[in-house]
Amino acid sequence: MWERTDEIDWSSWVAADIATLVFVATEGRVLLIRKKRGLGAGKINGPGGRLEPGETPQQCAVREVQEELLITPLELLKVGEGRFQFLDGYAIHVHVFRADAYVGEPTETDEAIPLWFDQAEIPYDEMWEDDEIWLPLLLAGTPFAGRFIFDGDRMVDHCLEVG
Ligand code: 6U4
Repeated sequence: MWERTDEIDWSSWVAADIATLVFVATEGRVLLIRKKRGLGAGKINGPGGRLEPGETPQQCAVREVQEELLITPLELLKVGEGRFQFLDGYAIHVHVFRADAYVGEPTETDEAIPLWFDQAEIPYDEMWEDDEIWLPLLLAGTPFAGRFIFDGDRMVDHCLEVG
């Protein structure tokens, strides 16, 4: 089994799912969720989810935020992406967006509890292990592309291209 990202042929790598993450960031704060179900249930993350047939990542990003928090993100900017290989064989390719504005009132749903954090106080210990690596880049608008190996929710290895 893989222990290092350079053991994977990423040029022929195919993800079972394509998904999105959205970080609404305004006035020094960032809107996160406590995820109630799906992959990473119980963790704090940005809203997001898997692409539906025929959808672009941008369309999925807007729909997932609408479904999970009952708000519409505005000024969506794709900043980065992550390719995640799990040791059980599952693989997911995640497109990561920042939104600088939104309309509506963030509201708890079946899928998520909205939580605002100061950008200097992001609760990385309750998030996926990789987030600490790239979320500061996302918030700064610095493009990134990460490749990750996970064993369950433990990160085994990663590499990150920045800029
Ligand atoms: P259901 O419950 O089937 O409707 P759906 O909302 O479509 O699910 P979900 O939430 O399970 O999908 O999608 C996976 C989510 O998990 C995406 O938003 C990306 C996120 N994700 C997966 N691995 C991650 C990781 N290592 N770090 C991270 N987010 C990750 O920050």
